[in-house]
Amino acid sequence: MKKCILSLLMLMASMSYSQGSELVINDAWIRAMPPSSRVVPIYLNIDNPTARERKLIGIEAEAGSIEIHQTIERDGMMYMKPVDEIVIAANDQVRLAPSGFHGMMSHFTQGVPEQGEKILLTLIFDNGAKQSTEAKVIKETLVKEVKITHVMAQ
Ligand SMILES: [Cu+2]
Repeated sequence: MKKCILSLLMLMASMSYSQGSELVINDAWIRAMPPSSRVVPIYLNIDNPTARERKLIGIEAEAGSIEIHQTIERDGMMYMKPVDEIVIAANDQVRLAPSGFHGMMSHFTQGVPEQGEKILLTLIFDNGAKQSTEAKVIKETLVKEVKITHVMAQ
């Protein structure tokens, strides 16, 4: 019984860390870019196992300022546009991935993130919940391997 209470307390502690959000954020990564880059893209997955729709309305980091972007194709050309929010439907998931939604970091406080570095991100949702995740900076050539490993692990 004591063990039960202890694990319950630990569960409550981890829940308060995510400040009420019941979403699951994983596989966050940032593309390693040349040191002269003005912007770098951020990718991650958000799972919403709840019965309510949620919206991602912002991403924050001490490492720089971040906008939410969407890549769109028009007349065979790829464009990016800022979006105010990303809807994560109930019992659904959203991927911020190349050629789709992504975070776009600029105005770096400590320079362009380097390969292997880990950047703490805080995701902000429309219900006021904030949830943090660590994004690893990865070279694009390594990304395919990550994806393949991920698919095989499922
Ligand atoms: Cu962008």
